[in-house]
Amino acid sequence: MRPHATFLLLAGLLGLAAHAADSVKVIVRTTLDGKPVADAVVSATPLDHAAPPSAPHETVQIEQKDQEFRPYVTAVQVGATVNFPNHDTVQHHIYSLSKPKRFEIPLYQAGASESVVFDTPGIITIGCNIHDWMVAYIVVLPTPFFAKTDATGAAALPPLPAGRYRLEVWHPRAPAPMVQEIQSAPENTPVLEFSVALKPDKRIRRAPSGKPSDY
Ligand SMILES: [Cu+2]
Repeated sequence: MRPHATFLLLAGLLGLAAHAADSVKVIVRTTLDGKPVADAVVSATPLDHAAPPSAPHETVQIEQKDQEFRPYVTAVQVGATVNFPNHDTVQHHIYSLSKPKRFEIPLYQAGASESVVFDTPGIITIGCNIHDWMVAYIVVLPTPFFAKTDATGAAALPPLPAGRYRLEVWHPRAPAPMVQEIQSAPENTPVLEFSVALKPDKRIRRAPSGKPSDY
């Protein structure tokens, strides 16, 4: 490699390093037995600088399939559109009574797809008037820096520009959100562990071989 090419390569790498942001990883486990907790929403809200503007046309999907919402927990940034496609052969009638976004999508057919814009931060619980057991959560966040824990209880936030952040971990069965202040710096790539005493799962599941008239 020619000397100046080496220099340019090095300069490029250093340039990247100078702009490299913190990549915070969070692991959530249960207090009782240390089992991984999936579906926890981890978010980082800047405390000393404004969050970048929201993606103008972000659209995510929460489908209705096998008379359940999928996914169970969805995190979006303020302003996002959520699309609710009905992939069942039965009708659904979904609603939210949650303060940040009350809405109702009256009876809609298989194959239909309705959309709702979520313009206020907060937690929205969604149910279905026809199928009592259906429940899903939408976490509307004032920041683009968020992630959801996977089956191993792990979530990796998008790279954070340097600064102070309010890190929050929310789960539908946690008694309260867990909050911690963090400092993001290029050389600082922490793995933060949280343990949570989950409340019992009160979701009532449909009997797999239940009679159609029951629903
Ligand atoms: Cu339904």
